[in-house]
Amino acid sequence: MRLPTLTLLAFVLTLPAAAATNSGSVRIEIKDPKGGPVADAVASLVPLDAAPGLTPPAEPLAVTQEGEEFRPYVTAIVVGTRVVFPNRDKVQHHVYSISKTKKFDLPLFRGESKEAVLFDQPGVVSLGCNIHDWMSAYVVVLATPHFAKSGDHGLVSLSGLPAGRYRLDVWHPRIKAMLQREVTIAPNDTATQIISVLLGVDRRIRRAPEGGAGGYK
Ligand SMILES: [Cu+2]
Repeated sequence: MRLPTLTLLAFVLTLPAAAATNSGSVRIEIKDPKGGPVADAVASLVPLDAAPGLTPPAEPLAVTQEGEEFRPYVTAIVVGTRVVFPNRDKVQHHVYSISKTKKFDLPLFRGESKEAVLFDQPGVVSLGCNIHDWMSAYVVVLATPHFAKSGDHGLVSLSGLPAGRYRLDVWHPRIKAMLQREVTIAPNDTATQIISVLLGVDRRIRRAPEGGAGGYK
């Protein structure tokens, strides 16, 4: 029996000394066991002592289909954000989600998506395309304005954080459950935490070879 390969991820959280203001910032380094950066992780801080104000963007965000892939692969948004799914390809796509957080279905279309999808509760939404099995992407819906996604350097920086207690959530497509930890942001305070999690195997379906006889177009 083959056991799935598990990869260890280390999160290094540093709280830089705050300036004279009453707000702080955090910098989270997301690394694999060899010290390499991990992209597409979403880190967020949920205030525990006060209800955060949530202001969704006035205009919808876009998750495009281009080259028969979703772009971006991971999108982090605040609750109440609307998302459109424009298709930049010549072929049709059929975008759907069966995730509990938000179920929707956009039957075969080309060009601009007809409707914006409202993401009205927090959670992780897995996107797929009925035509192209390899197309997958995620929308991470957050109940806090304090969040960011790691880029190629594996870094997340959050600033303008009022002092207080927060729940740090870290999510990645290969984390089985949202990682959670309590963090205190205190002015003139410096702290370092290291968080390790286990990642599962990459279950993404391999894309059909270009020009193959598979007929996935
Ligand atoms: Cu498609």
